[in-house]
Amino acid sequence: MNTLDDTICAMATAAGGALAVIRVSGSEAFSLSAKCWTGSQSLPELPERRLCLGQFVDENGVIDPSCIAVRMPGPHSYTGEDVVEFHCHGGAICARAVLRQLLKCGIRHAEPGEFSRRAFLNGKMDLTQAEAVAEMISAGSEAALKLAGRQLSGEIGRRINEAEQALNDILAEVEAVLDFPEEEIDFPSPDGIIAKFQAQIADLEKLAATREEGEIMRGGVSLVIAGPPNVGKSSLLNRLLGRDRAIVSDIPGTTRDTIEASAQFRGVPFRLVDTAGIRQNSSDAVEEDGMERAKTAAAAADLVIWLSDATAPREWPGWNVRGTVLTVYNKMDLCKDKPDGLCISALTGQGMDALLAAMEEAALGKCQHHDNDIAVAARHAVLLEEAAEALRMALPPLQESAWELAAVGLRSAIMSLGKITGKTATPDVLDTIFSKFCIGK
Ligand SMILES: Nc1nc2c(ncn2[C@@H]2O[C@H](COP(=O)(O)OP(=O)(O)OP(=O)(O)O)[C@@H](O)[C@H]2O)c(=O)[nH]1
Ligand SMILES: [Mg+2]
Repeated sequence: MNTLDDTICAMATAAGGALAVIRVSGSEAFSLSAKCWTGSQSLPELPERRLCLGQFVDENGVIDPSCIAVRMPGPHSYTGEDVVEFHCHGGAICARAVLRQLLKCGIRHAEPGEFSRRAFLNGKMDLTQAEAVAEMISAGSEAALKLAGRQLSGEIGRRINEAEQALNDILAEVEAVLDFPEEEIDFPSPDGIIAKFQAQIADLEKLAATREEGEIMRGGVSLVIAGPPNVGKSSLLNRLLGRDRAIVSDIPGTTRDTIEASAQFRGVPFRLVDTAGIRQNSSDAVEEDGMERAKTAAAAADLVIWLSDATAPREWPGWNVRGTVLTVYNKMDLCKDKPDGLCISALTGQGMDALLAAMEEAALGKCQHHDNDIAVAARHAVLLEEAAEALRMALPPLQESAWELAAVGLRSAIMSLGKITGKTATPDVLDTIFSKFCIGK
């Protein structure tokens, strides 16, 4: 059983770089790692938070003749505990030998996310910030990185704490009625409290609704390019990517399967899917299968570009899709009388700026709840909705002046908000969150 009392260590950098950073954290971090490092002073006596050059050694001699040690006494460290970082030579062998030696000295190897879990448990960060640490590392786009940065700086935690404080204030009023029912004090009117509930419900729902933007920024907008055969769908994919990802040919039916690729346009991450051309009366089973896949991909996409040939425009077939459909005409370079609407040439690049602007607008149109660049994650949104629901359930009883039920609703909502920041999170919730971290973080 791993406990918080253990001193732990792990490689903080990816294998193979020029340098490696190995972290040690725990009450015995200084004394245990002192056996492995020699310098002008012993490790426990090193000045705090300074890079100090020395040698990393084992019982047989020197492992790394120039290894920097940094001593960071708690609570002013990442985990809040005593922390030592060793900056040694990277590569495959040296860093591993350093780590092995630390393990031999009685330091336990850290579990995934254990440093951050300790930071959370020691009050260095709330749970939303700890989650942001993992998101900083896994961010697949600049937009996602920016969101993670705001969350890491505590923006979401602050908003949740404000909401919690507001609910606690209302609870104090409600409890006063419950505690002193006979006294001659100024009781709040149910109407006044109901208005406060409604304001809080609206705020919580507004914050929960930023989830959609978060999902788009973190996961990307899915965009499917569909249309009849040979209209230039694969050419458009290649043009958007700036490279030859898909085969282009003048033979209709070139693309058979769906082809996926990722790209960022104006800071918004997109997952692009090129599909097989759609035509009636195919007798080819593989082509039929490809068309079915195209329809399935379009149905699930955030955005569908229905591409047709500007010289022979074809209407959107009206499939049942959840996302926005952009009708686009390609091969405008071949066309004297351009159709009304968005015309491009995947061959020459004409009209691409307008297409990108339309894509961005359609993608960000989904982010109606833009809120100072805060966007909550799915876990937060579920709990925010849970809190709003608990308040909503208390409204009818409040109309009947059932103050006890109003208090129950408030306490339940406060509990839900606490799970977001971690105040009321249970160990199994923490296990789920931190197990997704990488080792060393
Ligand atoms: N003149 C002109 N030709 C284009 C344009 N875009 C694509 N083409 C040509 O049209 C032909 C078909 O292009 P593809 O990109 O393979 O078309 P597709 O829609 O992917 O076709 P399938 O995969 O068969 O459904 C190729 O010869 C391209 O070079 C364009 O904007 N202008
Ligand atoms: Mg194609």
